[in-house]
Formats: sequence, C-alpha cells, structure tokens
Amino acid sequence: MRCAMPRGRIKDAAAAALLASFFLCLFFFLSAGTALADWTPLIKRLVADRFDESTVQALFSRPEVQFDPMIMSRKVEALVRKRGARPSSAVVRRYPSVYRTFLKPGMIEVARAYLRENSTSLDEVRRKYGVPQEIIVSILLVETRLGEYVGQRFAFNTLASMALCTELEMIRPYVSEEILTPDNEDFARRRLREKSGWAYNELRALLVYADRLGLDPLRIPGSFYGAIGICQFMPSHAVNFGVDADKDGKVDLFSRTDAFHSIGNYLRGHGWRTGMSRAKKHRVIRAYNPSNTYANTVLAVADRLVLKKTARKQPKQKAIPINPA
Ligand SMILES: [Ca+2]
Repeated sequence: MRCAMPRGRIKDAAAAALLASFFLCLFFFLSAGTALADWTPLIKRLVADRFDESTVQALFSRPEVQFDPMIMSRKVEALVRKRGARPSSAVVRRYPSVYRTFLKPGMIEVARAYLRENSTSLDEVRRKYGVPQEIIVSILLVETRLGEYVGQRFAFNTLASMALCTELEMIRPYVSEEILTPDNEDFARRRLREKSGWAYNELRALLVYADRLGLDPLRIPGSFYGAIGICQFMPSHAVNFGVDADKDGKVDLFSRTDAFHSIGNYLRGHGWRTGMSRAKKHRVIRAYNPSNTYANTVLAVADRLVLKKTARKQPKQKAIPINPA
C-alpha cells in the first residue's frame, strides 16, 4: 500500500538525503588519502583553545598525519555490542573472569624477575603511595607486558581521527550493518559524539605532554585508543598524575622510574589506601581500566607474586628422621 507523504516530511527526507550525500562525499574525500583529509574543524577548535595557530597548522600539514575512521567505528561497534550484552551482576560475581595468559607460570616468573630487578624503585613507590610492588608490576604486565608492547600506532593520529569524527555518517561505511539498527542508531550517534569530545580533550593533553617533554607530538607511540607509555596512561592522566621521579625535569612514562611512581600516584589519587579491602582495591583498579576482567587479573597476578615471594622467604623444614631412635 502506498502512503502519501506530507510535504513537511518530503522536505525532511530531502534534507536528510542531502546531508547523507554531503557526509558520503566527505567520507570519500577523507578516505582518498591522508593529504586530503580535512582537518579544518579540529585546527579551528585547537586555535580557539589557545594553541598557537602556525604550530597547529604546521602539525596538521605534515604527511605523517593520517585519518583512520576504523578507530571510531570499532569503538562505536564495541559500545553498541556491550549495550546489548550486559551480564547480570550475579553472573559476574559467580564467575569472575580473568585474562588467563597473564597467570601462566612462565609469565609470573618473568614478572617476579622484573619485580626483583626493580625492587629498590618499587619499594620507594610503596613507601610513598602505599601501593604494593606486586600491584605496580601486575599492572605493567597486563598493560604492556612490562614495557614490551607500547603500541604500534601514533597516539596523535588515533586521537585526532577520533576527535574529527563528530557525525555518525563519517564512519557509517565502516560499521557492520547489523550494528546500526533503528533501535541502536540514536545510541550510537550519542556515544560517538561523547567519544569524539573525549578524544579531543586527550589530543589537547597529548600536545601539552609532548611540549613539556620537548617531544615531537606526532612520534609518540600509543595503544589502539591512544594510551601512552609503559603504564599506558591516557595523555590527560599523564599531565595530571605523571611524576618526575628520577628528577630529570621531565615526566617520561616510557622510563621505568617515572612510570612506577606515576602509577602509584594515580592509584593513590583514586583512593588506594594501605590495608584496604579487596573489594575496594578492585574498585580503585577499575579506575585505571574500567573492566572487571582487568581488575580481577591484576589482583590475581599480584596474589601469585606475593605467594611466590612468601614461599621463597620461608625457611626450609628440617627433615624428619624416618626411623627416630
Ligand atoms: Ca623523569
């Protein structure tokens, strides 16, 4: 059955089609190559936020700057999927999940050797912030395998790409069809805008962090979502919680001593206290990474490191004679 569409709705439909065409053109324009990406909205925003215009223009005109719509599309997909699959808290309590890889004996041995190697510096963190050595090492193990994997992307490109994606239409061609159902679209649009705003703030912090360290902001490696350093801090955390522990005048999250103290400072700043309950520890670790599996794993690895240390310290039992006289 055909229905007559009111004139106002025809206008709305035409406007929507025009808007979709505009964003589709923009998409092709952006995906045609890095040199063609239109960074103007981002540049204007940074300049309005008092970043030096010529510096920002020069930065975005460099060939290393690349727009990658896949980062935001993956984030939106993950958020939509998470929305549709929320296990009950009872299930979470009954089956606490962990990343089993990090609990393998070989992995624990490597972490224990790392703890021993850095015990002086880690002990300073314990005394200053009240955070046990095992927790610091456990976080580093889960985040970057003790500094081995700090990300294969450049944090600038990641954050700038996400910040540029302010409209769902910019990533629509990259999102799986089953994700953007009529039920999910408004949610996806809202979360994308939130994440775009979040990425913009992190991009600003990255520029501040790079400036303080005298680093090229385009050459700082980061995770898929822009976390940096061996402790994988978001740039805003690096600016707000980073500690120059080795007193070289710079907060370098790729250096062990600064990273150890920065983790201690962050956890302390988010409520870590000596002697707190396991449930409270779990809550503070979730402030580092909002995942139950993550917090469970960090605590489980730390438990094993403590057990190993305790077992090593215990004196050998005297052998009991088989046939006592
Ligand atoms: Ca330093």
